[in-house]
Amino acid sequence: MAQTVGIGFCRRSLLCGAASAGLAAVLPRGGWGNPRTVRDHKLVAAVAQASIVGAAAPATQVWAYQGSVPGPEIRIRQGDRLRVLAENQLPQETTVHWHGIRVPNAMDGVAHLTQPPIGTGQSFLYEFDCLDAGTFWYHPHTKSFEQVERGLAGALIVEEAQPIAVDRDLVWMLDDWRLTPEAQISEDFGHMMDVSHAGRLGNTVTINGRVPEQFAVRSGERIRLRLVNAANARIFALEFQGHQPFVIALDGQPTEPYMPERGRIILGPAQRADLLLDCMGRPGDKFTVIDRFYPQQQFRLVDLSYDKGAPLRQSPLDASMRLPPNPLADPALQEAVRHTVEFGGGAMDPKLMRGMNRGGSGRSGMMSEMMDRMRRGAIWTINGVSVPGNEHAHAPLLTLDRGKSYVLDMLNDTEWWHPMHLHGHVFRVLSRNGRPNGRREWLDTVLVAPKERVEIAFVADNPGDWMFHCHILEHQQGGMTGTIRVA
Ligand SMILES: [Cu+2]
Repeated sequence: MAQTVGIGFCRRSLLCGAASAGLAAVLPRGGWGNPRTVRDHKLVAAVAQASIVGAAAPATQVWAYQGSVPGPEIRIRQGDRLRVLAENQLPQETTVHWHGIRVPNAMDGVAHLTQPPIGTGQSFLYEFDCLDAGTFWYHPHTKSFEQVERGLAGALIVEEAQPIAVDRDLVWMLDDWRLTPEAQISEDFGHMMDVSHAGRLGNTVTINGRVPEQFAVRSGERIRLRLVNAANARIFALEFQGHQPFVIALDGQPTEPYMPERGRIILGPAQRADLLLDCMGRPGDKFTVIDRFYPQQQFRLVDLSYDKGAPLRQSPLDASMRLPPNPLADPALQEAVRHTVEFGGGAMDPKLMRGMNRGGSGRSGMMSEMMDRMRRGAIWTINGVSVPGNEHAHAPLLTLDRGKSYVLDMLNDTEWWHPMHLHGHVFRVLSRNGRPNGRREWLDTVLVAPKERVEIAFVADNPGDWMFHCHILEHQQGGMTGTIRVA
């Protein structure tokens, strides 16, 4: 599917011609070594049928890239240039956002902020250099709560120039669907109950678009397993029974390899984790991968099913687990400018509850405030301001000086979890509830627990207007969005 276009000449590329004529002008100089290789892909977004539940159930009508759910896995080498022609055959306007990979603002794919939406029958050419290696993903940034839920998402894998040694390198796109008994997507998108509570939780969890039964492994093999949480709202806490996976990257960014606490890998919506899984069970063994995030709803995700053949090796592969770092600017913490960012609203809004508990007119005031928020679809706030998904014009939440370091001191004054995503940048997580982070952790999406306080830091080195929002897509739709301007 990928086509290679060397600089200065074209081979078999549908996109040759007009695009290549201007190529020399748009290629940055220096950096990753020339000539840079351009990889062309096409993503046609259209209505399609997918077998999500399995052959025994009817096919599900989905919205899909290239007819498949998830969309095609795009693999590219670090330093290469990715060029994707996105074509919209949906009954709605759309865009493509490249989650977690640092791109120029005009390529970020946020409708009405970084580009006009792509209308039905129209197309848009995305083109950027992949500076960071890692596990990223793509999805629409137009009515995301509906379009991502209908199946529009895919993995973008940027391979290191010298990848670490593994036997297999695989992606698990985790998703969560709310299906009717006829295996069709329930069309109650943006229901106020979901918007004001935990977001849209489904009843069907898939790996790579299918309800999984078995995942075949071989005794002795080392797998690099790239987990992507593509669900609108579901948070995962996965345990690989009988195994001790190492985390080697979070949100695509390398971390010192570590075994997570209680062996549990917690992934909020939009987050990724790269695991190294040494399969040291015996031939014929079977182990379960369990999700334990919601205590009342633990479930078996899939079984690791060992092949009966002879082991590949008797002890774990003796090779380095460490990934080379990406070229990220380290924030200068001593001189960083601090901003306080407070999240508010939602069901059981602590601010409203405090008013209600005072009784008398406090109670009726609380009720009328709640009704007003529902009417406007403005359920959530950042620093007291709500920007519902259907509003496009608003003042920036913060304006930052290009090149300076910043600390955002985030306080979640709500009763709900929020995976907060910053576009165009990667940040360090400094502390949680005042306790310093024991690891050097770079993320683009940080999961903030109810009432939790989290400090993040980054260098504002990518100019433009960037979204900063909750990646529970119903929360985003319900106002939990702000723009961070880097000028
Ligand atoms: Cu949220």
